[in-house]
Amino acid sequence: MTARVPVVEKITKANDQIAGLNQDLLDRHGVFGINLLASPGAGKTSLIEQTLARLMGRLRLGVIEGDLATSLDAERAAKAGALAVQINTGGSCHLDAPMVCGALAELRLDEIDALIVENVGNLICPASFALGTHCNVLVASTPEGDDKPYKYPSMYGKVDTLVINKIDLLPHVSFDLARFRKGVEALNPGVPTFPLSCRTGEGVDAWVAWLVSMAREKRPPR
Ligand SMILES: Nc1nc2c(ncn2[C@@H]2O[C@H](COP(=O)(O)OP(=O)(O)OP(=O)(O)O)[C@@H](O)[C@H]2O)c(=O)[nH]1
Ligand SMILES: [Mg+2]
Repeated sequence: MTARVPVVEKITKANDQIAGLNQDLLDRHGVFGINLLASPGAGKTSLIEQTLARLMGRLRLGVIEGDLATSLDAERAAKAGALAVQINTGGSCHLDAPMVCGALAELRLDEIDALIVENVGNLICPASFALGTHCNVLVASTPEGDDKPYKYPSMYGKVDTLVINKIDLLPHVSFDLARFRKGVEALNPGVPTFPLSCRTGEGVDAWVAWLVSMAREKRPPR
């Protein structure tokens, strides 16, 4: 048991080094990077689609899609207007920095201002692997239940921004927004939060305005 700890440390240390190189690359090209995290089906790709539909030339968006299999999400992102690259992890339940490094080599970074990396749907492992992006955004969704911050504290405690998707379903699911927010607040006080619906479009403009301002504010000069 004790022998396993240094191995895990070595893996995350090696990952962190490559994540640092990824971030240097993004910085050199003036690209603001987001690591988009969520459980399966929370609406990550839907949010990317809705975002692209509203950017209207304000920001050029690149997308890296992470899935165990298929290129379905990259096809959706490309159809919505993004430069998109798909990573298939095979069996791995999270993206890591070397995978993202390979995908970055396939993107024309001079042609984008911001990059969304859609991580594998999972609330556990992705929290431990830096990718080199500048900001971790978690998409929660109402059908998952309001207990998720309490059950997945490492993820909820670490993220920089929170989206609460599928608010159109609030009348139909057992999701107490106050209980959810209380759990989030205990772990991550003041985290910027965007309740929205990718189905009706409610709240999406506020999220897009935040993304545009963050990209402009945090983006290093070209
Ligand atoms: N009612 C409702 N359904 C939504 C909303 N957003 C997404 N969906 C639906 O939720 C399902 C999953 O959406 P995706 O965008 O594929 O979710 P994802 O997180 O990218 O899924 P994975 O990549 O497989 O983890 C689809 O059937 C969407 O149409 C929403 O705001 N309201
Ligand atoms: Mg998806």
